[in-house]
Amino acid sequence: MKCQVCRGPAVIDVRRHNANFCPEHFMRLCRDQTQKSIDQFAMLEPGDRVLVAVSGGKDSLAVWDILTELGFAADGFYIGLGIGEYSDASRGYAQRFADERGLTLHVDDLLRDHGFDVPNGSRAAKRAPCSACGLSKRHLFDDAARRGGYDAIVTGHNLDDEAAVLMGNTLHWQVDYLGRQMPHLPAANGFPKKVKPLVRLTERDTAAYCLLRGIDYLVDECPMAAGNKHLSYKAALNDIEVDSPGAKHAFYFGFLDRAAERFAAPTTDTDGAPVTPCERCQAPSSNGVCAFCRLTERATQAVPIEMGRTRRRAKVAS
Ligand code: Q46
Ligand code: ZN
Ligand code: ZN
Repeated sequence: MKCQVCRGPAVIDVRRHNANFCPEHFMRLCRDQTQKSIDQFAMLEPGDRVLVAVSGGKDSLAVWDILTELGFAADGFYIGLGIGEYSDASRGYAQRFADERGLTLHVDDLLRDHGFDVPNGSRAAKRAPCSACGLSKRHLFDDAARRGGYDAIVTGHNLDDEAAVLMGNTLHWQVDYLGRQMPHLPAANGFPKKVKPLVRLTERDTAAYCLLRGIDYLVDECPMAAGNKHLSYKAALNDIEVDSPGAKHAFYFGFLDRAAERFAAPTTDTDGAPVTPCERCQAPSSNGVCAFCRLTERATQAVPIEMGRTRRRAKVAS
């Protein structure tokens, strides 16, 4: 197996490109594909300061590394979600990555800073854990980007993620969500720009990139993802990909090229509703009190625990 660029020994085959690569040229491919996404969707300008949403997993560390290699001033932002050992371990990977490279990692912690964690807070608020978690992450990333004056929030969503979301949205004809599947959500109404530069790379690519770059990442998935429908959509797409290499790419990029604009939706996080500062935290909101402050209020109420006892979680100043 020879590298298609230099004819040296190849270490990885990329079937959707019908090509094999040596370590150096595979890593270059990953950087080139990332730059191509940035250019194609006008995600970032040279000199932009970006805030990378870091979980300690392969995708977020790979995108942080690649953007730094491409010359962007990229800081990381990690949120402690309070999901047991998973959260403890994930923070360690994120912090070590930053320390070893002299990069800046900002750290927020739901329990310390906002009075609840995902497992208990979501139960108290009667929301699914991933719903409470997603809302919290969106709010805190937006807030951190505004406070830090960053030009964009970067996430490590890859082709597998986006194709699985597209499959779910298509299966259920979620036309509002289909209108928001572009990998670049422009800044609007006080919400920062959000971009997904890894949409041309698969999970296998980012795992291989981390391995070849010597990036140590948390392999375990969040335990709360178990049963998540997106995992079954990913598995289904992987099955299709085995017989039809490139099908995932064609599905997602075909949608972006030829169908996404038919579902065009408001490009803000408030779906076009008038925006005013949240009465409690000043974040832009289409309600008097933003969704995160409402969640915080409910998530920090008395939480039922075993034996019928209750405890009151610390109230948070807002
Ligand atoms: S971290 Fe949070 Fe994910 Fe865990 S609780 Fe769900 S949304 S699965 S990306
Ligand atoms: Zn090569
Ligand atoms: Zn608020």
